[in-house]
Amino acid sequence: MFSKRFEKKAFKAAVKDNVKTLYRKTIDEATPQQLFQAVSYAVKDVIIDDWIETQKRYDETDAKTVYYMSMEFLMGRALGNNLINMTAYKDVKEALEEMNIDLNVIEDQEPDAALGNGGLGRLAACFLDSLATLNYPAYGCGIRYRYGMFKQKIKDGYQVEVPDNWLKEGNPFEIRREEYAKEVRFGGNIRFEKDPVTGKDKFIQENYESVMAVPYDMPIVGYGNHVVNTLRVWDAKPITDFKLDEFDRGNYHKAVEQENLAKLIVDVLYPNDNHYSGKELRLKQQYFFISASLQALIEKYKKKHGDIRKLYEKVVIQMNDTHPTVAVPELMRLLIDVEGLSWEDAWEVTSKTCAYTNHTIMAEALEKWPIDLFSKLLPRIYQIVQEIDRRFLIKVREMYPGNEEKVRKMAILMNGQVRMANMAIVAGFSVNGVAQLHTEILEKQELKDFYQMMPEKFNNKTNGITQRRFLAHGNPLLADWITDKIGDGWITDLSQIAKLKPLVEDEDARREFMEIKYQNKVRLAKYIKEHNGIDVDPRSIFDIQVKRLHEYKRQLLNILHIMYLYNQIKEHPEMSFYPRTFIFGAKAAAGYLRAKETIKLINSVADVVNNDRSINGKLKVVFIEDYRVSNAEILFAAADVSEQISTASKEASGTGNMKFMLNGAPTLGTMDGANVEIVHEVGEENAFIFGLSSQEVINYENNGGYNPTDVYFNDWEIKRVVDQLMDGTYSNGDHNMYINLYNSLLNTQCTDKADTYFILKDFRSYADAQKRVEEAYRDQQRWSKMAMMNTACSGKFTSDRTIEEYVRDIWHLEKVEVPSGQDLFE
Ligand code: F58
Repeated sequence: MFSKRFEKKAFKAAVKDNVKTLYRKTIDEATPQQLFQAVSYAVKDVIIDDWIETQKRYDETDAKTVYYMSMEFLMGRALGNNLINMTAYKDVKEALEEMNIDLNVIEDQEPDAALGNGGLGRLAACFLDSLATLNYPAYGCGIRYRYGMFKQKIKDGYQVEVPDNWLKEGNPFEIRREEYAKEVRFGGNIRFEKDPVTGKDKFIQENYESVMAVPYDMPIVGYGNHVVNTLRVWDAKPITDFKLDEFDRGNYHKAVEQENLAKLIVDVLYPNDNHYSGKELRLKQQYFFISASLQALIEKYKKKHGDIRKLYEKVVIQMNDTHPTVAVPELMRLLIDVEGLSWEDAWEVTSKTCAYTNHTIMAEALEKWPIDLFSKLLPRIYQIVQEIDRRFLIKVREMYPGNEEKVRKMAILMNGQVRMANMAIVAGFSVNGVAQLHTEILEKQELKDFYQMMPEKFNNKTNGITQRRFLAHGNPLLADWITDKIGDGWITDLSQIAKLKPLVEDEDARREFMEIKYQNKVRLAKYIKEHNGIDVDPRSIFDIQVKRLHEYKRQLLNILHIMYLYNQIKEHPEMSFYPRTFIFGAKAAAGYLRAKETIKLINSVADVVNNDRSINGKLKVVFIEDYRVSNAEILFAAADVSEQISTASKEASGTGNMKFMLNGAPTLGTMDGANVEIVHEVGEENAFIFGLSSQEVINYENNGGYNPTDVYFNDWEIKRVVDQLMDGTYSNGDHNMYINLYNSLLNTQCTDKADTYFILKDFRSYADAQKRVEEAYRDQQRWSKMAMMNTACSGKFTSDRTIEEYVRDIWHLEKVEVPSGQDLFE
């Protein structure tokens, strides 16, 4: 289908033409970046036809649409993924080869669209891919940050953050839609009036500041089905003079202020993962994109429908965590103040339209805005929140008479704060966690009171990942091999990957599978040589932990264990030891001291270990600079071991764990998040599980923690590595370099606050599990079975399955077929 449309001659001519019109150059003269732009415009040209056709079909069928509201969309690169989904990757590669252009080199010219921090943002991107592939009408709504997630440089072992100017060369896939711009207002005061005609209350915002939100649309290409959905991200521009109030015309000061606001508001993504920071600008960002998105969706709805009270029949809003929760009062405002609905009618619409996904139980990630900040910035919204809260508490008191404890726990407004999660739960018709264990913890502990009061809202949607990016694109060797064995049905129906199971007993198949893994390790080794200057042996075990740096994810446990292994090798050079390459990739939030110290420690251990000739290269440690979606694809493909070692109960789901599994890497992990379900699918014998259970962790926590000095004084090998943080071994004699890490494990002055993530407690059990990994790997027959079984059992973890569950239980969408557009190049 697309292969027909990608008629080679015409495609080549288009690229040549683009180079000419864009740059006044010939193909031979063009730089790789210019070639990337020219190729992308040629591809976009084809996408646009389907994009137009898709939107026309949605319009004709008047299909219900999901609006996925998210502060983050961690998209990565678009070109390669678009080609994969257009089923044109190989044709284009071949066409370009004939022009002496290497598609891989061209792809490498594209900056990652890093409009997200980690799991939550990448999940949103996977969901968009699945929605389009499954023929569901959907919009992603977010912010077009000028600067995405910072680029990480490692200088002298330390992380240095460099601004990510991703739009510098222009983004060929986006389209600015000036005509859909919307005004968003902040601050000022609310004047109350009775409408003399209708007698209704009117709320008029005065003395406010405002900005124009201008949308950019990016195409989301479905796999082989001609569907092209839209990711709509909002840019800001100052309101032009003539749009200012009469009162403000000629107010120079105000004009400058509004210009600054417009510049600031979409300037940069907050680089925090699992941590809430109550910055005013952050709340401005939230309201900015939510208000603009809601205005746009209401406008669109009204073009076809007369009765706004039926909005929920055509629109469902999914709030990706609490960050978009201001959608609740904003929708109420638009329905009441602009559309003229009564409170009751507006509430009925809002609470049938909005649904909420929770992604964390970490207390420090819970969003709570100081009331004075919130009410000053969003005065009318605050009034509405007060009324939502007032009415809700009446219900609580009705249900639990005399139980003021319930009121304190469930109120939206309490102790001078607006509790966003409470608002999302009260208003949403659905509340979901992102893995079975996580949802259970929400129901039984964190959100227990809400669950008891409204159990029907709660449900689980275990996360998933798209196999199009993380296998078809990221691991082409394995993808082709799988297609060769079982056909290409797995690309859109990952349950078919189970057809590989019988092949696990086939020795030839296993050898081929391991040969592919080896080739992928060679590819990664080459990347490491180029970027780190380190030689690693692709025959060693590639043990990889890539994810954001956070104490609960316990990169510290991993590196302490490496220090422990190094001690052992030094002490017993004769000991048999299977060569290992430990690979890390992780960004730390800019102000997160312990996380940054951990990066320094990893790099220092790497320095010592990699340069110690006496250990004959048995141990290598590599820190991959600037871990991001594009290099992640290479890392997953090359992994032997998947490190998923969070403190049980802390990782809501994890999604990296699924990407490793899909690519044939057994999990070395705790029974946390989706690891539990991975183990259930693949069998405990095909994973390496260790550590406290979530219940054990929770029990300790409820009883004041545990005492790490017990472990420290009773296990001399553990004591030795902890002491090495302070004795200068990894700091050129500096005794203070890792003091924060040391204190976090073992603050002898205040033991109750020490080792809150149970690193020392789980250390032995982790070391034992690592020993089991080594034994298993030595037996290559056994290992190849384990690795293949992981791929073969990964069917559940596609985001296609997750999306089908959201559709079935929450969104209730219908599939829309899209005929192929015009043939362009013929
Ligand atoms: C992550 N959360 C969870 N938050 O930690 C992870 O277990 C889960 O798999 C993933 O969501 C998808 O459900 C996460 O990434 C953030 O990055 C927030 C960004 C904005 C500030 C607060 C944290």
